[in-house]
Amino acid sequence: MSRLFVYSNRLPLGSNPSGGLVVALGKTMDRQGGVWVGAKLDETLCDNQTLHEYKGAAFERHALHLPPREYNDYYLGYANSVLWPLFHGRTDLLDVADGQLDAYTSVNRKMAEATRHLLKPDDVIWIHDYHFIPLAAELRVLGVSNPIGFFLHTPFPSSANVHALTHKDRLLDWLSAYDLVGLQTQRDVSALIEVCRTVFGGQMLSDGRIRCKGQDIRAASFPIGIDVEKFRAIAETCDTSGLNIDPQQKLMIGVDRLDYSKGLPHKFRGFQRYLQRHSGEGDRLTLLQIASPTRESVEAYQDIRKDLEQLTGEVNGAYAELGYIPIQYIHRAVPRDDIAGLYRRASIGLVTPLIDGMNLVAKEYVAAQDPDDPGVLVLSEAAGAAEQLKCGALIINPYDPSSVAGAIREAINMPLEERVARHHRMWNEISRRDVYWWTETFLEQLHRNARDRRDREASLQDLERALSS
Ligand code: GDG
Repeated sequence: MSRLFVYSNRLPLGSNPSGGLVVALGKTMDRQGGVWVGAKLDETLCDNQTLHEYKGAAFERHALHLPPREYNDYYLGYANSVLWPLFHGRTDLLDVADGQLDAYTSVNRKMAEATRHLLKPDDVIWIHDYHFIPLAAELRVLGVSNPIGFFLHTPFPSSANVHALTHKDRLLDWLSAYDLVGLQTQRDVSALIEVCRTVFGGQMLSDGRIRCKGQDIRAASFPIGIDVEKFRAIAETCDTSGLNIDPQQKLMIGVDRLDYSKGLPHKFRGFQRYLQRHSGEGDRLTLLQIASPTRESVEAYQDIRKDLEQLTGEVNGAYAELGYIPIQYIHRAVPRDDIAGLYRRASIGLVTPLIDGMNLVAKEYVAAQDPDDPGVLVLSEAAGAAEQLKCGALIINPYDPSSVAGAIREAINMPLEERVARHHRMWNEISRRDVYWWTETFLEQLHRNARDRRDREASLQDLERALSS
């Protein structure tokens, strides 16, 4: 079996809480081993980067240590102040500064150069997310002909947003260096085709390749999943009695990185609308919102934090009573086992992104439920997860507070029989396409595409030889 060689910006080093990418890939790497390379800020460096190995995991880990200036321009700058907002449709938040694109491309080149010697001829290379889009092209320059796949965890941007990039043509060069570009949903594949048609004048070939300016892009959707059984087992066994939650309190839970794409102010306004209209009806409901800190030195993230603090104060000021707090807002990371237990304890999972590649929280909430008495998932239509979970979730428009408020009310009043039926349909969907399905189907398709490429290259060489003889 070939060795899996993974690149992503973040490595699982056990320090910060993991985001969705590290959680999902960690499952794959724990199970099948291989090599995982990431990037890391190193305050002690002045200029040159260095590659370090981190022992102590079931797989090999290496991190490219980068000096502060370069890391900031590449990571906080180009990746998170240009590509992230652009891929999430927030061109108003673009913060383009000189030197960032150069740092981004040069970190990608240095990553290729620093790790070239670690690669073996039959390794299968899997590169993750927007931080490393140019990496395959850089590896190809160094003569790497291994299968190379890419998976974008965010949404693929619309053509209107791609127009805001000053270096659009490079995106085409970067993507066409891959044997397979994996996207989360059909919506993203359609967006990519649209960009290829309208921005690069491309067309679909009969075998599914997209040809643009003589270069081919091979893309398909592979909705990322979770380890469903494992997550259910953690939720079942987690004891939440030590978390000081009133056993009588009806809970609605939100778990998100504090990111503007996650629609947190919209969630709070939706709940505020619910309280305005229905606070006198039935049981009192508390929204427990865990909002783990992320990218706090980027200005847009400081703004969203202030907005949320203000909204929490406003809602609690208006609706709190002795012994009742409407919004319990926790701006720090919470241990994973506690999160699983809290999902199970909550009657509603409220997931309201304005746009999201997938959203694993929605799947985790479903996995954590007691199938005999499950809670209800309220899910934004803009989450990639809605493509799969519309079979059982209450689907809302996060921009419309009445849509959120109406779904909360429907969820609270939903009869047991309907909850069980909805949960059953979602459970089937997330267990059919779990995280292992995601890895296997992606890697199978990658192997097939790489074989086709090699066959095409070989017949081209045969043809050239025949013509020249
Ligand atoms: C990207 C895409 C896509 C959150 N807070 C804490 C914590 N978490 C865990 C959750 C979940 C993960 O982080 C977040 O999942 P998302 O799906 O929202 O992921 P993003 O970080 O936005 O990442 C996203 C994902 O990649 C995978 O492809 O779904 O669309 O944006 O697992 O449980 N975990 C702990 N403490 C916290 O406070 N332990």
